[in-house]
Amino acid sequence: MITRRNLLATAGAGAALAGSGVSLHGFSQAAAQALNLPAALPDGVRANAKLEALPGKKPLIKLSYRPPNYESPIETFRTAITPNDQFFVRYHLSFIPEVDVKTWKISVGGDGANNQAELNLDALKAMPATEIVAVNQCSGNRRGLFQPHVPGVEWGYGAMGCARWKGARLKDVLDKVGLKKEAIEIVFAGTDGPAVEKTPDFVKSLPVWKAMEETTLIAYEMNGQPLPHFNGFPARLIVPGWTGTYWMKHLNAINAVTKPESNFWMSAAYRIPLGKFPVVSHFISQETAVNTPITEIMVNSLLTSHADGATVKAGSMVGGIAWDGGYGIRTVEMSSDGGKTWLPATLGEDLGRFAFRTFSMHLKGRGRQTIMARASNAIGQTQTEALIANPAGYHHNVIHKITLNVV
Ligand SMILES: Nc1nc2c(c(=O)[nH]1)N[C@H]1C(S)=C(S)[C@@H](COP(=O)(O)O)O[C@H]1N2
Ligand SMILES: [Mo]
Repeated sequence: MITRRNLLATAGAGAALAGSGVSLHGFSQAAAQALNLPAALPDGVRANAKLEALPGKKPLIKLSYRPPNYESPIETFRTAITPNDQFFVRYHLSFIPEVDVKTWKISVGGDGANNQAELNLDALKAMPATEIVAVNQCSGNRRGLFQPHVPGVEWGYGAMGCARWKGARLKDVLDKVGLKKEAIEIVFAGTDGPAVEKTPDFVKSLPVWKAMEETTLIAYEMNGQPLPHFNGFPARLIVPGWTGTYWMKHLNAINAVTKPESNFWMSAAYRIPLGKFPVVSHFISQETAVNTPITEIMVNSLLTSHADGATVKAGSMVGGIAWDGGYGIRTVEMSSDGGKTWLPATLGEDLGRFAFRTFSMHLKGRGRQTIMARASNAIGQTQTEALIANPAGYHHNVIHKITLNVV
């Protein structure tokens, strides 16, 4: 059973969120440039961000240590698959014990289930396995680029990654206990928790229909390896198409419930205003008159082949990656004249509708060129030119732009 699932004072959680920010001291232009950080990030964030390696990881851009929030440098995204040791790390709470697989298990039950079950890692691996390449993107990726700035972890471009995940279907696990027809949501918790009692434990829910999708997995492998500790060892939820907040790490409790989950992380955090974003996937049981939980990832792309301001040889290939909430990338158009004219880019290998899709084109001519990329998906959605303001700084999918000096 999930403990501490009950609603706790939201004041504590607010403090926890604010505490994950960064403090200000001397601005270091040189350090920010070496890290290839976007100029739009708040000065304090640019000054304090530095490359630092967590155990088992290559150096990532550290935004906070307690809880650990580390993003991948933009160069990481030159390929469609993000290596495990360069995959971003995001936590809400600071108590993150190393899980002992000998004693770890997932308990499955809740008042919306007919039975209870317990699954250890061997039991999970004995179930039919599915592999899927999918993007895990934090809802607040690029929050640091919002103008005006909004509070929260001031991420640049790297709070995301794409891996090949292997695991059991959540549906098969839920079938083991059987869902009552009154079951409305499935609630998830992990082994990590708050360092102070006042902060509500990180608990998230999904609507039953999303939990039962064939592509929603309990993954125990990432790119052919066990999950790194900081990415959820020994098993985590994979919710392809939906933002990272639902991808519960160190998963140890799954409860079917007959009433909407009401803890802070569902009722107050991770919400977007109604009607502002072109969302297809709705989470009806959590919707209010004004806002709704964030669900699917908005169509997006990023230029990754060269740093902004780089000098490159005429005729070079420029490109990056494109992704969306699982409808699949249909086209990426590129411009080399600041958006006056656009041409279709060449798409790279298709690793599935939930994956990063690489794209590229050859530079023509010489001189200063403003390169832009605009992805569109299979249901006709495209990236925005102007930022869609929202209080928590979610869903930044403004067209990315870099300037190159072509010689
Ligand atoms: N147990 C646990 N799972 C969690 C979180 C957390 O704080 N604790 N954060 C979520 C959020 S908001 C994101 S964006 C992803 C990040 O996954 P990563 O750290 O593997 O990159 O994990 C999700 N799962
Ligand atoms: Mo997130």
